[in-house]
Amino acid sequence: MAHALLVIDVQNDFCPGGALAVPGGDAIVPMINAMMDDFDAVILTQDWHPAGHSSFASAHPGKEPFGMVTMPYGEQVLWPDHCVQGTHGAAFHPDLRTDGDLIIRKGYNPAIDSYSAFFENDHSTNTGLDGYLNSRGIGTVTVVGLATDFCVHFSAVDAAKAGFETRVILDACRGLDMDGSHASAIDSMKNAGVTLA
Ligand code: VGL
Ligand code: ZN
Repeated sequence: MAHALLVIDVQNDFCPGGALAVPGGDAIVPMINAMMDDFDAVILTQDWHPAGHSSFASAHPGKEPFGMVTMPYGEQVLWPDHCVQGTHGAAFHPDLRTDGDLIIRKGYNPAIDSYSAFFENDHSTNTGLDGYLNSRGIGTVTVVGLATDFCVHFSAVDAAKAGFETRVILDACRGLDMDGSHASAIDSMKNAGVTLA
């Protein structure tokens, strides 16, 4: 079975200076670039929100970034405006290699956030990535990128649930770590059978 590298959201807005900066987010770029040659397939994801997306605090009058809101699909963290389609913030980090096989965009549905590369946060709208990986004969998925506790976490759990042997290279990830989100993400990935390296 073939082995895919899944590079999550290494975009300007998640790097220092960006709208939703992950501390040290840019530091992982050289390591990820170097890893790419070792895989049969490289898939990059891009957080890709329309302006006014429902995960933005600015879309909820009276709410502040990093607060919570209840959506029809469950609890949702409210974020600063970030990764708006076509903006500099939504572009990949300028040093990231983008000569991968597939770029998958997520979070484009105005009403639903999408942390995972496989499913939107309603856990039922499929991005098609599982079908792509299966069609390419992929058995193992290695996940790297940003942020460990959100998009990397949910992508890795969904990859494992979809039946792929899944590992996360923590050195090639950085997290936001809000209210213990890093520790709970680590627990949840372990419980899903994800190998943490
Ligand atoms: C992410 C929060 C909001 C991520 C994306 O890439 O981890 N986090 N949108
Ligand atoms: Zn987002």
